[in-house]
Amino acid sequence: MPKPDNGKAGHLRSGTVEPNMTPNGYIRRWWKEAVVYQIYPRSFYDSNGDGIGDLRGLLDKLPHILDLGVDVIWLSPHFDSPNRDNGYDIRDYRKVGADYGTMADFDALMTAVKAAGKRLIIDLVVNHTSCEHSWFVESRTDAKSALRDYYIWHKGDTPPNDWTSIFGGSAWTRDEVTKDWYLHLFDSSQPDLNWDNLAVRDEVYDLMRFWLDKGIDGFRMDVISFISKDKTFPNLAAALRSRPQYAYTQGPHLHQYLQEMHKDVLSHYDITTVGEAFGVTLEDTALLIDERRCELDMIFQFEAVEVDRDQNGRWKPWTLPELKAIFTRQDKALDQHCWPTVFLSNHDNPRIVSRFGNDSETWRIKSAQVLACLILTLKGTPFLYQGDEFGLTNLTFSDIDQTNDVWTRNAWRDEVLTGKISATAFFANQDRLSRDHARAPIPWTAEGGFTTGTPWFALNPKFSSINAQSSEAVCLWYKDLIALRHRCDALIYGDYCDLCPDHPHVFAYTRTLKDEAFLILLNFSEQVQILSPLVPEGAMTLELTNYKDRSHVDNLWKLRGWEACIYRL
Ligand code: TEU
Ligand code: CA
Repeated sequence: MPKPDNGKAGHLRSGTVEPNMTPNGYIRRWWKEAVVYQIYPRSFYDSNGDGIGDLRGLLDKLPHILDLGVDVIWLSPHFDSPNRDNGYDIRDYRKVGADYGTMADFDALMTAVKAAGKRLIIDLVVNHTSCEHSWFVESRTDAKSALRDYYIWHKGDTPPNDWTSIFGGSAWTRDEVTKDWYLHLFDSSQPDLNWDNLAVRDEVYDLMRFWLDKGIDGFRMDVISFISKDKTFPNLAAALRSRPQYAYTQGPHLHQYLQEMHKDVLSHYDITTVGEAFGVTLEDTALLIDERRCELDMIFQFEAVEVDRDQNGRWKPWTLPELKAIFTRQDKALDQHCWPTVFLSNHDNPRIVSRFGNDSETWRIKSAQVLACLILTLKGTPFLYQGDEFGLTNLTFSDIDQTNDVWTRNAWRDEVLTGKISATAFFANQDRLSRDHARAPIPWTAEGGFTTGTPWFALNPKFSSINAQSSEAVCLWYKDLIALRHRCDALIYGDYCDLCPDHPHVFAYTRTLKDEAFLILLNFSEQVQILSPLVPEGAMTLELTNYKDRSHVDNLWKLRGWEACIYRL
């Protein structure tokens, strides 16, 4: 087992030894040194032939995850849910969803993960519940119930303001029973909890303790940045109408509630937390993760995964200098009291190789390797998403029945069925950024290999050529990168320096910690790129390359198509 790491900066119990610091001022923590692998259980592996991925399936495939060498598994929601938003709409926080198995399966999984010396974190989805949660069922039917105030209700003929749901339409729905309006920042089946009610916060803290006491190692907190609401309910500022998430993070008590959660719950366990900070600007990031504030350990900052979105959230072309500028901005915005995360994909985003790489037959493997190298050598805890280690690619859509995502389906209803945009334009956009790309089941073999039954969602039709077995080269590369990162402090804590921010096709940077330094060279194009020397050519050793025949120092500044290499300086 990794050594427990108690005490947080600013929260050290008396008698604890001085924290172990890196030469550049970071306090060493296990979660800063970890590589995290995200599982979307519905689509990972089906063990019983009902077409739905499950916990036993995850257990069956655990050897694959262990073999990669990752340290932490983040399990997307595995709770009881009507699955309108695939588990991000929870009906019972203490029950395993029947599709996924039983609590005994969960316990078996956790035991196996721990026995292997690894950690398990789970999703905490407490901005909202499912409308089928017993709290909401009672809240909506009985205006006198103590549970009425668990949600956010408004009396009147009209909603109190013009807030819109992230998934389309108004954020207010008039309920049939009492004719009052309830708030839902996501789908109408996901009513928002009223965090200003102490009873709600206590319920949340209790359910957190329920899972922590079982032995989980932390939480990924779903849209935690939205939990506090401005109850004066101002209308959206004009500039935020198309991106209301930047308004919803401005609730007056967000930090107060997170500090309370930290004090009452988190500080009592050796765990980690990563908050999904949707709508949080870089300027506000430190408020959530500065370790002296005792809120969260890490957050997901959205700038990089929004590099190809316009102001209305539609697809736009991106450039490599824009992406590089985001990583540099992020690095400069956070000092040694804050620790970043690195991610380019998850269950809400397209496949990285189709989005940032080149998913053609010629370049798929190499470009998947370049992206892996980037994610695993930047500063911050890397979060990998299932299937990226096989270089899985996007889907194409031509029929709404090929989609599952509630967001996509709402947009179809609101935009296409009302004639606002054409079906062709709609699918062109979905082909770029649908959340379903990443949610297609994993093709484990050329036969599919995800289920013996009918999969709940169609596999990518390319599965006979693009699958786990055909893409072993990507997988082995991930394994090598993870092992190298684990061995080298500079790749974890080292200072980051972008060597050619304006180069349109090459991403080149150093990671330096005291006398250990690495040079990372990544070609983001299929053309050969010749660089002028970026660092003095002293003694250097090639640590890793995705072209076996790379001739060491001779051709140091020449990169072939989608070539990646790491030199030790
Ligand atoms: O995501 C928040 C969210 O709104 C994202 O879907 C975001 O819109 C998208 O990433 C933009 O690219 C979280 C979960 O990750 C998501 O799966 C849920 O649907 C959502 O919250 C509601 O719980
Ligand atoms: Ca199953």
